Amino acid sequence: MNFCSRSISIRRDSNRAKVYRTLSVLPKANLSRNITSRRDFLKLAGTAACAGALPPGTSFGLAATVARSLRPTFQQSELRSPDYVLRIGASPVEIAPNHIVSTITYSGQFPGPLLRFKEGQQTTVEVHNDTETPEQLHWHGQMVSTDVDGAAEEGTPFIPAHGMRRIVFTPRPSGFRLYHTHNRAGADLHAGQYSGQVGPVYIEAKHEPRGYDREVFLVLKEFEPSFSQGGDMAQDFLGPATKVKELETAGESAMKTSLANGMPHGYEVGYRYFTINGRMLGHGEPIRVKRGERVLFHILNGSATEIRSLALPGHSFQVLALDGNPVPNLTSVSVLWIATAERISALVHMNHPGVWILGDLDDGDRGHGMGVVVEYAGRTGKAQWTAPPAFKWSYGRFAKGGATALAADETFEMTFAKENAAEEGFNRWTINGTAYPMTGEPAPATFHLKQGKRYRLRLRNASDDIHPIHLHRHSFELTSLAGKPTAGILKDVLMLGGYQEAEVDFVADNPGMTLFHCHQQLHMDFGFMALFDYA
Ligand SMILES: [Cu+2]
Repeated sequence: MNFCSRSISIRRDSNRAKVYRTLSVLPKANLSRNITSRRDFLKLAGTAACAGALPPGTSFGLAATVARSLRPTFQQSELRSPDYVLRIGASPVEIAPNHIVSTITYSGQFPGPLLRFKEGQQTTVEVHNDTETPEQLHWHGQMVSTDVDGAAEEGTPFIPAHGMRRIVFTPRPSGFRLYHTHNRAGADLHAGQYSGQVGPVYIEAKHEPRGYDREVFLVLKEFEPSFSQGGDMAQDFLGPATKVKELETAGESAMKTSLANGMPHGYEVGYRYFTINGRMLGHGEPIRVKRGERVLFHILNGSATEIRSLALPGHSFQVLALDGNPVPNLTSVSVLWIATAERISALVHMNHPGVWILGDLDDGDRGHGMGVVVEYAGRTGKAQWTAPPAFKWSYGRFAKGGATALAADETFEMTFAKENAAEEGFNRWTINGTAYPMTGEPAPATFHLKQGKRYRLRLRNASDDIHPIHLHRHSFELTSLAGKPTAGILKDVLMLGGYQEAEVDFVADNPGMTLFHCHQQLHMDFGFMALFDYA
């Protein structure tokens, strides 16, 4: 399909709006073509938007040159033009031909533009908010200050409604990160991460490894959410399935009591449409590959609430990085499982020619759009799907064999529990018996850190849901999974299985208020958050 013929009408009230209108109709594949900054974009927009065939890396060298020539002092950075401009605003997203949904996006496009930074090199980003609602933009996975991080709970200033914030920070660490809204949505399914406010970030290391022919960024996302009572989220894909009896007994009896008292099941969220890079399966540009190519997929789950799976028939994924951090054991797997805000960077050796669906294992979700076609050169016909053999996902596969983590200076125990339908029909979530206040008022920190110390979090899930547990402004090392010690995997989101335990360690090396929460929007909005501060 020719994207240049798409007629998306976006208000053209300034030159900048025109620029972003063009950007919003660039072929989605350009996500992998390193459109590096607003400046590059201005240069490329006129020539490339309808060409759609720039060789990989075209704009990359240019960006590096621009970036080098602009290495600023802090004072200069206040004066210079920003490296990136993002605009938060309502815009249409054409998820299939003539099938247009309306949502809040970054710069009029879904996903938000790929932002490429260089590790350790200061950058300036201007975020304009063209909506009626104050916004937070969170730099997920980066070790930035609380002023930049994008979480009101930590004290980051809001981007005012019809206002702007210019932020200056030094991106780190290198790897695949993301940006997304950090607003509370509560019962509003147009707000927070139910909207289209998510985009990929890639921070280049000083010596970036190049063992691939091509990069492709994929953002998984559902549209048109609605509430239901009781859900059917897959629970049985995590291995090992070791449950802690005590947690199971507590969770099951709490649920039984609630239902016996006549409570309905708490609300869950489901979706009507499913997309990759904003397009339903079969309605976007295929990923065109050649036999023998090594394609590095950077996959981000931009969902507000869902855990996703992906398989590509006849191919395997060599996982290089989890949440942007290289893994010690480069194992190949047939299926990827990825919770909200998790990232997987995986190499696929294209050695099985055909036209295939890279898609979700769930027939319903794939049938409603969660997939993208992978088409080998010279092959035509209907894209094929075959279900992969049974497979259990475990982070432990990618860990350092036989290694154990360093000892921690202190351990915090955290038990997560659900109070069924207790908050006006929504499940209330507690950490050690306390729900984070839902009033928007600042809350005091629950856990206190001393700079330089290594902390262990013993995460105990007394519910049957899987929780993607996230820590802001730090990475953690997985040190125990379902009772088995592990080492060497650094992440910022961890899927914690129903009635399971895990341990993660982090070094308190980035002072300031630090938010900890479940990344499932319904859970974080209804109590599943806590704060760490530095004493
Ligand atoms: Cu959760």
